[in-house]
Amino acid sequence: MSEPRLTVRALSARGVDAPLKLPLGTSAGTLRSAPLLLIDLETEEGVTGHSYLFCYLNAVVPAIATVLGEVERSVRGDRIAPADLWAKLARRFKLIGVQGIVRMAMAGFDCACWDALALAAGKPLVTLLGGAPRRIRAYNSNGLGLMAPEAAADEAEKLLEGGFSAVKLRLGYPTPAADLAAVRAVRKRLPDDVELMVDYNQALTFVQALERGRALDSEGVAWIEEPIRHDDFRNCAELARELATPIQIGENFSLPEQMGEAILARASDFVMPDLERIGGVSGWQRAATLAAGSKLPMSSHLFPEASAHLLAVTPTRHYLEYVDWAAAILAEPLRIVGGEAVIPDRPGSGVAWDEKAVKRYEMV
Ligand code: SMN
Ligand code: MG
Repeated sequence: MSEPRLTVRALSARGVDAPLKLPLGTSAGTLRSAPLLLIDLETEEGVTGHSYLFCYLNAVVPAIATVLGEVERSVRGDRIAPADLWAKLARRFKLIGVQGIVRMAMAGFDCACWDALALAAGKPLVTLLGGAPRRIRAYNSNGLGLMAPEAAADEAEKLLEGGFSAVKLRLGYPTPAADLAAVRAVRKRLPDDVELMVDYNQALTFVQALERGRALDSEGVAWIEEPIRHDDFRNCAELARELATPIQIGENFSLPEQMGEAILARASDFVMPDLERIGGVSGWQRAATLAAGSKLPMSSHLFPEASAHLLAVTPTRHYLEYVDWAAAILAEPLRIVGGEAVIPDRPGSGVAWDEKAVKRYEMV
């Protein structure tokens, strides 16, 4: 693969608090807006690469921006060769550790590098990576948080607009009966051919997960996501063995190395790495190779714009997680047609700003 020659000139980041059309109530708290950090990577050659990070908490936005300042100081003037820059930054951050928000900042930078390379090559990211624009099956992951069963059923029905044939429901109510009531109300309202995923966000103990998982086994659920602590691979594996419904984990995999450990432990039936925790485009590529080697269906977590490009070159591609959180500030939001994400046939990774909207939601 011949990549254009680009040189890092400057790296800047702005926080925006993007409104959510539907609040997202999880077992670990409710999200009403999305704190995003928008990254611009300027090159000496005039091309500017873009990416964004989801910071989970507003208070963390300036902290990640500060780490990106250190990234800029480390790589200014360097040639944009993502693997080399990752290695250089891993050395720079070795003592604090390439984990947590350091790893997120590095991933955001890596994604902006790849965007710049694709823009300079005049190709969609997917094409630069050896694939071609295509449609990617998606599930609608907006909304459908913890709420009364009938309200969840109403919302699930609305989420089918856009032709979706899969939606994800958050679980982790105080009792198993309440979990079942939510699943049954939603399942009853959805056509039979619509897939229903459920996500516990690590709410359960192993014993609770076994009990609730067994109850869910006869409810027609497509996967049970993060039922217990994300890094308890031994017990995740036990659940995967005991339950008929597939276990899904991966949004918390920290770099491909940890995903490799999960695979060795047979911790799940499916995997769903997250772009900013797996190590950006470079980390994703290694993750996709790991998943392919173990024939594990691989889905994405958040970041649907860049993830669509990446799933297209992921041999065990499963589902794209569709959320519209960045749509409010993107010049051209990701399009969904017939429940599939459309990879745009234009240069880059599909991330560029609507500056007017950015001004409106910018954090001060
Ligand atoms: C999730 C991700 C990010 C914020 C809240 C909830 C959820 C998912 O685990 O998988 O979409
Ligand atoms: Mg999840």
